[in-house]
Amino acid sequence: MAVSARAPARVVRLLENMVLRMLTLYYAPMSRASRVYQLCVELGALRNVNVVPVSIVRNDGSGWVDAINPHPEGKVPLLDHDGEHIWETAAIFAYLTDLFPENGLAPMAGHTGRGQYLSWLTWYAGTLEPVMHFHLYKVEHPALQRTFRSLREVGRRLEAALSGGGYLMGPQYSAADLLIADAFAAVPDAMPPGAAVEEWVRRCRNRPSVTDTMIFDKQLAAE
Ligand SMILES: N[C@@H](CCC(=O)N[C@@H](CS)C(=O)NCC(=O)O)C(=O)O
Repeated sequence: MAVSARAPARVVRLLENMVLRMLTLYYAPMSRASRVYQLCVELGALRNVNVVPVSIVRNDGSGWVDAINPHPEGKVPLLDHDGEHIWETAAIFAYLTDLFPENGLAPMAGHTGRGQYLSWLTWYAGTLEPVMHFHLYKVEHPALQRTFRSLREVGRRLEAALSGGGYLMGPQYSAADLLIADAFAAVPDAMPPGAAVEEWVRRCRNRPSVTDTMIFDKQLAAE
């Protein structure tokens, strides 16, 4: 938004709020929503996002389906952009990196790497999440194995990608690295074998945005 440099700061802030602060993130600390918060930090987008904490039903049975959460399944994350709802972490990632391209967290449509980027986001949701859950809960069935493969094959896929420059899409860290590495950091028992993958997860988790997110989550959890 181009606002005259001479406009008083209060007016600039008001205009920015009107034009940009249309994003609401329905949020619960230490959940998949934390990945979206971290992405907002990386994108420099936090000041445009109104974070609304909601209760969710946790794996231990605590929490409840919050009436103010518009997610049709009572889950987080959900992003509201000017009244339109975006749910599913991978979709929110693609949406936000399109909206805030400045920090180069993802290749834009029409640019080299865009296809890979969308493929990794979709692979996270359509392959990695199921494989991790099957592994964690020891669900075994030949049809599942045939369709989704195994954690070992997940590891091989990642290793092959990482050998091309250290990150999933080459030498540059992207939102796909954030998303997929965090999935392993959250569930270390489902980490595939292989030093390269472990080292990449560690590198992705060493970013300041991870610390910012942990601090934010701790503050929220303490409230
Ligand atoms: N596939 C969804 C999964 C979302 C999800 O399961 N979120 C959990 C928190 S990590 C949740 O809200 N659980 C509450 C519930 O299942 O009711 C996504 O990636 O956004």
